[in-house]
Amino acid sequence: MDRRLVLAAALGLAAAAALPARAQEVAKIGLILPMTGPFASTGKQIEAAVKLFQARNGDTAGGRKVQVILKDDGGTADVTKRLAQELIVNDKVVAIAGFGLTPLALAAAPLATQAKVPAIVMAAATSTVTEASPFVVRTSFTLAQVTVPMAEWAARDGIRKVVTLVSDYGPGIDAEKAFTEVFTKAGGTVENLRVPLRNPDFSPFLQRAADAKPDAVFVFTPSGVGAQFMKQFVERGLDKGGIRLISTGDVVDDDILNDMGDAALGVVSTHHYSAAHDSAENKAFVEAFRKAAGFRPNFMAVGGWDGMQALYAGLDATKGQGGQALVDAIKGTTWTSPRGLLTIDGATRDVVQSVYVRKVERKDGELWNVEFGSSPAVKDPVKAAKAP
Ligand code: VNL
Repeated sequence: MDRRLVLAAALGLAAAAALPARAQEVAKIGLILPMTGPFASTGKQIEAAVKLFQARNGDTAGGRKVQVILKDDGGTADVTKRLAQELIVNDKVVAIAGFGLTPLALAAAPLATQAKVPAIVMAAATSTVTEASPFVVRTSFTLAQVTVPMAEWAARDGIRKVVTLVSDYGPGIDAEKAFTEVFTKAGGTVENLRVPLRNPDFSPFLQRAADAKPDAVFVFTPSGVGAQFMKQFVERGLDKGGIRLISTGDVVDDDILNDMGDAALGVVSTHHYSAAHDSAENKAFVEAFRKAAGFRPNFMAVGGWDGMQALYAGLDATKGQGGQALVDAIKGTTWTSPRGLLTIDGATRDVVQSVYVRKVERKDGELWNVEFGSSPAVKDPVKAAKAP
């Protein structure tokens, strides 16, 4: 036989032998979440969504079996970092994912860069998170993205004087800045208050807010904390004082909204997801989620669901390859999520999505954030302002 033919046959054999071996190799995903501690509701929501995604979409992508390894960081950045390291080095994961809060995502980002392992941020929402590593892809949102439409709505609705009250760290500061910039440009006046992230006592800040006699208080607290805020808002009598409450959707999060009671009725907020979103995709999602998990999905669940969607689409495109190829494959991807149409921005790796204006209403005996307005295809305004 011609030598070249022998060589080609040998190469063909080698390729054929290599393929099934790769195909059998499990693609592991390291899912790092706060399953315990003050932000455990975020972990619980995302875990349930990831499980549901695999139950409904199967456990293979790009010809590889996808295995999710769940780790609990308790909401502590040092632990997130150690777990990310172990998952990358020992388990040889194709991607790390999760990241319930900004400091946790920022702790893992340098490891993603070093190891060239994609990090799918399903929750953390400070604008800078995607800039911490070229391997970060975000499927949640940014605070600036959802806050700008709130400030615009407030100005349009005749609100003139606002006290902002935010948790004192990355996303809260982004929310405060975005609200203040847009609202003052529209002619309003703003006073800024910040409350500690850990063990927050809102009472003294609510007293100061009441003393300032604003038309409205604008609030950001991270997911899960809104119930505590609402309780103190009522205890201080602010719900009866003629001061309106406006917020990002994090405060009236679907996980806790139904337990807030009548005080939450009428609260206007802006966000990228409401469990009441009126679409066929969302109805199917909420129904399946409630059935499987036993509780209502919130925006964290949708961040987790779409994180899996991004990973599966990416793995399909690379035929199971991770690393830079996987990040590149995810960039620019578009799909219909329970939240609506979603695109991963090819330049920033952030989510481009609709932001909705919603009002808390009682329907069929439950409280819901009912959407009544929307801005389509909103980019992260912080990065949009920096773009050339
Ligand atoms: C963050 C942003 C966390 C929004 C949240 O809940 C949230 C963050 C835990 O970037 O830390 O609702």
